[in-house]
Amino acid sequence: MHVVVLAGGVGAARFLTGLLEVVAPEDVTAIVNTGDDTIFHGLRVSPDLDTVTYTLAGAINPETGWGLVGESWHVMDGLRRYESAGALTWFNLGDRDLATHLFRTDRLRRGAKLSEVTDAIRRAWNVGVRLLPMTDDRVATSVRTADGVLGFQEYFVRRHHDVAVTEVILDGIASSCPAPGVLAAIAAADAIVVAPSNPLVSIGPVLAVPGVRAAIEARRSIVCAVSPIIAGAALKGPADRMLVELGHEASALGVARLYASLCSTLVIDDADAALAPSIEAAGVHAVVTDTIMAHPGVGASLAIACLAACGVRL
Ligand code: FO1
Repeated sequence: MHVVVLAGGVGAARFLTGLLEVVAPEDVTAIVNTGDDTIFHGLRVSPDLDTVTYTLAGAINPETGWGLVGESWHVMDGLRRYESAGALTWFNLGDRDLATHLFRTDRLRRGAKLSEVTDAIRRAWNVGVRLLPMTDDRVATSVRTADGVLGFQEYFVRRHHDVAVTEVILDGIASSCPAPGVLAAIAAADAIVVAPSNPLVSIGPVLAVPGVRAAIEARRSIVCAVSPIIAGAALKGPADRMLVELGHEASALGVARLYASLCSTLVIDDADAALAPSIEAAGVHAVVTDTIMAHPGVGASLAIACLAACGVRL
């Protein structure tokens, strides 16, 4: 039995943790967004891949949901010395986290593919889940705002996503190819789960890699999504505002409409139970359960509900 999860960062990592309480890691493949990837200080940083890796390794910083627990910040302190000379200091790279970026950058510079480096990194952290970048090609998400086009991290971190978005731009997406194993994993999956990540800038880029959306739609009957919007809001990040800014409804119904062509079931939170009939009317089966993975056991029961929706009984 094999489960494929389309993943962004924090929400997806949390979902995967619950899934691994009920499914063996070798039975799971995560296809992870790389649109957030950025070069800082000449280093290739892959935030969603690292957040998933570190979380599944039990090494994530639980306060932030990114970077490593128990981190030190000596290099960042050193960089602040050069701030007046132009050093970039608004994106925080911890001392141990830097080792990942140094290793990744060196391997890529010597010709390795991102998928190969990602596999080496997750194995080094003893993560059993197969982690696939959505593509080995360079794709860069940026957003058009009233202040111009901002790189994703510029928008998300430097500006604290405090500016309205009028367009999501995926540089390089048209010429990108699914990473090795991505289409095969989708074709062979017994269940495919769209994790509760940002539909527009985390899941969207994954679906936009040529061939991926069609491959998922071809398996629609065994695809379910977990709504990242609960009672009209995102648990973390700008997904609710971005949905409205880009013409969608910031609700589980809005998500159902966005995902209707690719998933037969949308798992929504108890708080949105009243939306179930309208989600069904939109052609998507609604499963109502606790989706806020706030305490032990919820992640596992959410995963079981998703697998059951895909026809997989454990
Ligand atoms: N997010 C922040 O809000 N501030 C940061 O300084 C920051 C640093 C950072 C370093 C490495 C990394 O893998 C992620 C980091 N993030 C930071 C989170 C990152 O912006 C988000 O995880 C995604 O790009 C959005 O999903």
